[in-house]
Amino acid sequence: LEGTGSLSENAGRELKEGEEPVVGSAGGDVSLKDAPTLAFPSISTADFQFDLEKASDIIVEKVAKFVNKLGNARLVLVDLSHKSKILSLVRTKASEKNIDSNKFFTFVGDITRLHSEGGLHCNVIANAANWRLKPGGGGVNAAIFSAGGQALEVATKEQAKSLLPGNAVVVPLPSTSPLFCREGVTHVIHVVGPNMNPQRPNCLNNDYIKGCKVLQEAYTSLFEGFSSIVR
Ligand code: AR6
Repeated sequence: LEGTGSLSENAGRELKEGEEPVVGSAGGDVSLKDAPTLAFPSISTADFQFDLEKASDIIVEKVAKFVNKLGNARLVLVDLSHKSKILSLVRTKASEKNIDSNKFFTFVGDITRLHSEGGLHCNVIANAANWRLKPGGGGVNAAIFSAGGQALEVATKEQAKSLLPGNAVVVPLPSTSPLFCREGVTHVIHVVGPNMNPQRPNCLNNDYIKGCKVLQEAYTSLFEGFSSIVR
């Protein structure tokens, strides 16, 4: 499954300059490349130690439910490495479910540099946040707050002070944020997933009945948040 460059298998369908869209889209002559696109990391599966098999089932289930409700908008699951286990699990399960690979695909790259380094334009990115919505802490949260700068911190505080697991908050990004000017990101959606890491707050102690429910709620909140921007 090793692709050339940072594009994964399906992302190879990304249109080149001047190329016609392969499939007609709701956008008419607007190419798929300009379609509203949400890039999201796999919520809870690294620092929060959520089971990858269970998480991949939930991602594919929720993508299947939302992808056709979003018009020409696209969903992209991102991770840092070509060796990402969650990306390969999700690719396999998404193709078994015949999910349209123009509307949902996986992509290898830093979510804060998708346009500048990966050539993929995503107007919305999701963050796997902590409940205090604070910068740092490692993982994708540290990367997004660092790339978003002070403007993202201020804009986040205007929307919410904290977030319970299973919830998401949409933050419109000021044009002064480097993520806006450099990457073309207009919104960040913070999502807090279930935590299975005993070293972190609100650990569910391997209760996957509760954990799966909370992760499902997290993706529902995320995709509903994205759909509120697209509309
Ligand atoms: N670009 C794309 N994907 C990334 C990046 C990046 N720059 N960095 C990490 N990932 P994690 P969680 C992937 O640990 O498990 C934080 O400290 C990573 O490989 O960021 O929900 C928060 O403050 C994995 O697939 O989030 C919370 O306290 C996915 O992003 C806690 O960690 C999520 O990994 C949240 O833990």
